[in-house]
Amino acid sequence: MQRSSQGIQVAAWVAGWAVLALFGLPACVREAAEPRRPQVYTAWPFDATEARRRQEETARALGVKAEQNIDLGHGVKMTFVLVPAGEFMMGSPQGEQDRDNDEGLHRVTIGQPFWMGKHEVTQEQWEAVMGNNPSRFKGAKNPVEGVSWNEIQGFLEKFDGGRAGGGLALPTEAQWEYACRAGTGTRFCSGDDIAGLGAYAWHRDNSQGTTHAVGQKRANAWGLHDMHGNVWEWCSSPYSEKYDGREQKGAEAWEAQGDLAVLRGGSWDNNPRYCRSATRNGTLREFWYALFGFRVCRSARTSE
Ligand SMILES: [Ca+2]
Ligand SMILES: [Ca+2]
Repeated sequence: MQRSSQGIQVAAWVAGWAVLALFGLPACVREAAEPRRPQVYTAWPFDATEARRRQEETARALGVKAEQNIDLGHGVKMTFVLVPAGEFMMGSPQGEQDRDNDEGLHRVTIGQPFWMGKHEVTQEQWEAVMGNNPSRFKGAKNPVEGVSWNEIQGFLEKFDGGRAGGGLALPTEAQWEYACRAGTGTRFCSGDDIAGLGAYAWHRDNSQGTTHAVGQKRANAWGLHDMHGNVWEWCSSPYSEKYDGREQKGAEAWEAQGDLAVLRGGSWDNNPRYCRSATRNGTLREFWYALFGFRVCRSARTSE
């Protein structure tokens, strides 16, 4: 009795595997295997095809699309693109033209994929959350400017509490440069040449003295617009002339009153050399100018 029941069990087990071999895993088992853990890529630099491949592979691992919208109400949305995890060389090499001495080249690991605003935050997005518009150059789709780092904390709090379900922040300085480069080790995401930058950026030589509606220039390989030029973008990290690790941290890295916050990417009013991927600027958190704007980041974890 014992032996024959075991025999039946073995036969059923073998038959089960035969069915699997013939028809594959049932759909529910395949679904349960997703999402996988996203990769942390190590090869650097990489081209646009590889940038998009990593982005798609990460999206599949997380079980999401590589682009997503958040509704801000009043018919206004904000679009985010997925930035895969990976290692990169932050800063500029010694020989880079126009480099500054606060751009020390060092290897950084972005350990988690994250969502980054496809565009600078626009005036209609700011207004949908805050109910006002401090910008000098008015236009619903133009970037909001004239906002201090401190005021942006209020925006993030209101936005987070209302709609996004947590995890909203300014990008860290490392996240910003990694996202801007999208695999490139050159002066700009478009290459080393200033002539090639015009298709990607509004800067002093082509802006005619004003900001422009976001998303009109070409995007980088991850689909991010206006990382170079239009408005400088505030980051969450404190500025330190020599990179000391705080560039990889946000709010938790602030030590002293009077510390400067990082601004990146250059603006409509800057010579193109200040729009380089590695260019850094530090400014007091309460300052605002018509040159300063920002974009928003969100954490991207497997639960999303
Ligand atoms: Ca910008
Ligand atoms: Ca600098």
